[in-house]
Amino acid sequence: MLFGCTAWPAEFAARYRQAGYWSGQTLGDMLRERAVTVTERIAVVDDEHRLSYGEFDARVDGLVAGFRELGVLPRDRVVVQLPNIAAFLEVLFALFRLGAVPVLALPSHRSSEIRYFCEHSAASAYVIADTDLGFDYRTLAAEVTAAVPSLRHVIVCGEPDRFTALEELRRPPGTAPGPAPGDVALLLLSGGSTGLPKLIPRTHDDYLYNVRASAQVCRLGPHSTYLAALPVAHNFPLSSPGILGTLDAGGKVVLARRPAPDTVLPLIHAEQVTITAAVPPLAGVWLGAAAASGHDLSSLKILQVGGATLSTSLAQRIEPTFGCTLQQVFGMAEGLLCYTRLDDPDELRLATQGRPVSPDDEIRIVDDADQPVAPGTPGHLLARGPYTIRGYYKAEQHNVTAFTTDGFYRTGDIVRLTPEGYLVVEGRAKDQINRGGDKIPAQEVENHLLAHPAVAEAAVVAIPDEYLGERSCAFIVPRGPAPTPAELLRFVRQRGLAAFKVPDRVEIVEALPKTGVGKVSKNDLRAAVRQDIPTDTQNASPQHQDAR
Ligand code: OOB
Repeated sequence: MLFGCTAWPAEFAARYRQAGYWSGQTLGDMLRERAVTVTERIAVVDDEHRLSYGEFDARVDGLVAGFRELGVLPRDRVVVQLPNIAAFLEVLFALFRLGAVPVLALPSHRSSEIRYFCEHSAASAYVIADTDLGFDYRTLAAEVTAAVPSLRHVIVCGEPDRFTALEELRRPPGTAPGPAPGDVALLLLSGGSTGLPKLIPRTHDDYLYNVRASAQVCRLGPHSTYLAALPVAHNFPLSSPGILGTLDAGGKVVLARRPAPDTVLPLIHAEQVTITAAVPPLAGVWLGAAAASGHDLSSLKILQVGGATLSTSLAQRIEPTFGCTLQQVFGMAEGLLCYTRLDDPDELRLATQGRPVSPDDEIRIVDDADQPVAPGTPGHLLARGPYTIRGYYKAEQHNVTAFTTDGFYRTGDIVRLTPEGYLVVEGRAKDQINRGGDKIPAQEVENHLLAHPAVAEAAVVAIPDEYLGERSCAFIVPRGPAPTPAELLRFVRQRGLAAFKVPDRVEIVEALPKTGVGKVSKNDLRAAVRQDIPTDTQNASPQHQDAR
């Protein structure tokens, strides 16, 4: 294990190994094995590459040698922020093989988030694209390197400017001793509900099990072609079963540079995609476009939808339009994954979020006092199991409340269990906004708003939205003359907050409703939003909306 991480207690680790969940293989070795068994098959396709397993494996080994020569050591943390391109996977597997630990940032993260990830993980390197979607990541890297002393290397895919080009790191394939299967393979980001996002340590053993168990549920094999349309750094497309599941099965991974239907639908046809994943709003957009597009989508067998609540009406339209099976996925980067099964009856596939993937996933549904609720009653979901973490990275204090004393993770989700043992997500107890699958920790945004000299109090809550499910609304009590909403939005953007976290709407109010103990009553705020403010009226400026 890596310092700063909580291991599974010995008796649990022994049990998971004995049951065969933890296979003792590393992710790097998994790819090596495929490169031997299906050398000539196509592993990874992007706009510019079509790499066989043999080629992909050799390119990974070349980068291992390059990273080593640069001075990136086993256990070093490396923040990786790349779009959906083959280089992401080459870097990821090179770091896996080296035993360095990738920290997977999203392309939408900006200086506030990236600086924190680098500082908190004491990262020695940061890997970026030169530009993407008009944004220059080298400018961001210059800002972050100036602020974070541990950061020794910036590696750029594309034009490096004053940094190191990824292409310069390519060497003849070399070998390295490699990590142990119980070591931390990567650090994922939590959706978070507190002031700062948490880092989630996943071991080779636990992550590979998560991937293989998921691949089995989706019946992946060498015939499978997975299309990654969601950002590859996210746990859903990466490992549920996603890219890693497909590579383990010897299938083909197709990386879509953009999730828009004019990219995705032609790719499904051209590459004969069999499975892909979307968050509900994206599934809705694909659905609207698919009916009119005329693209032959008959290769598609499974459309996975998860990350946020899928409405029954959208769920009902997916199978007839795409001619494939809808699979609902309820998961979290911390571990627990629930899937509807491919042969489940309609009522389970369309109206539940599935059941856990492992026979050894333990779930409890409890009340506020951690006591089990009556069967079928909504309650807090707690989870423990062979791939659910026992603690966040370097977050001792937070771990005390985020986990029960017997090691269950408090998911912050409110769920109920159906008689068949399937979960239905009913709501959320955590202070977070789920903006179409993008998670916004309310407190993080509030802290940025409170940094403005004219803001006395700030509270960010979810407001219902027909397209995204939820959007964010910031209630502001001014100090002195009220700032305009546009000024506040400019302010948080300038502080380097990812665009999806910038409030969709700002309401200036005289006071915030308080609970009996003097805390801001977010329930009252949410109720006020529902009653008073029509959800189609946005205070945000048009430029703001365009900025997304
Ligand atoms: C996935 O992972 P995260 O870490 O971005 O977010 C986890 C949270 C859950 O705790 C829940 O609040 C929400 O996202 N969520 C859903 C959901 N799936 C996730 N809420 C309602 N319905 C669903 N189907 O979002 C994630 C990770 C792996 C696979 C799929 C999703």
